[in-house]
Amino acid sequence: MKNLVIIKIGGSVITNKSSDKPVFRKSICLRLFEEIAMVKKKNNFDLILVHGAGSFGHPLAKKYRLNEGFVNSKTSRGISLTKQSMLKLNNLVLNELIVTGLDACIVETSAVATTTNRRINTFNLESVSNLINKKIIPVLYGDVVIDTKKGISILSGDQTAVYLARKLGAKKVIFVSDVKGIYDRNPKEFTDARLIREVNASNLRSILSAMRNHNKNDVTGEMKGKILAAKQDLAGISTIIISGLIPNSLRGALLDRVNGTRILL
Ligand code: IP8
Repeated sequence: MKNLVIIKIGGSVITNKSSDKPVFRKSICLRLFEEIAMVKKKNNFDLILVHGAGSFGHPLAKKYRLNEGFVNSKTSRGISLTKQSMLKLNNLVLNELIVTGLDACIVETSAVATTTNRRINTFNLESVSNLINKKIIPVLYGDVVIDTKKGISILSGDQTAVYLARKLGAKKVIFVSDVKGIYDRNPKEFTDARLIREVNASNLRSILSAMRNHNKNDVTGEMKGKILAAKQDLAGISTIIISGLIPNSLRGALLDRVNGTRILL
């Protein structure tokens, strides 16, 4: 699919991730979809949306240790509650898409994917491509899925976005984060952290080794994961990280005016 763009919207953007209770950031979500709709009106491209879990998924997943697999008699309760909460978030996201005039359909990730040791094992791609062919935006999300080794696992939206990009041959993947992109140090801790505008073959090694020094940190951990995914699975696919908290960054990224980090590997 030559004209396919995949947008992964982080849970830290559309929810208040630091809250123990689920908190949806409706106005940010709406603005992001308005930016997409604005570009889509003038430019013809296919789109897949993937969103993260934020405070709708992570606190429950942690409480019931879902990342460790089917560990005890409380696991099934944890799955049930986490999925219920994610369905609420899906519905909130879908509402904003509908308000914006974007026609979309939720694809329950656990109904189409399984993992083996936390990596995608099977994926019913047709359930996604059939919607695209009908010009409907498939919306997937970070979910609890069946794992052939661990019983269950958490399949992150990042992994799903990267997998779909590779399998369906996307031309562009945009990660919408709560920071502007890849920094030389954690921007949430260091005010003088410097944004790296481009990650390429010549600076890749030094960037990754600088990140190793901060690997206990969430932000750099997530960003490192994105770089490694881009290197392994997104070679040749334009990969962009931007902040969803800065108005018009998503619109710019869709129009190739990147206010963030571009990964070219
Ligand atoms: O926020 C996590 O997905 P992510 C999914 O994309 C759950 O990492 C249920 C915690």
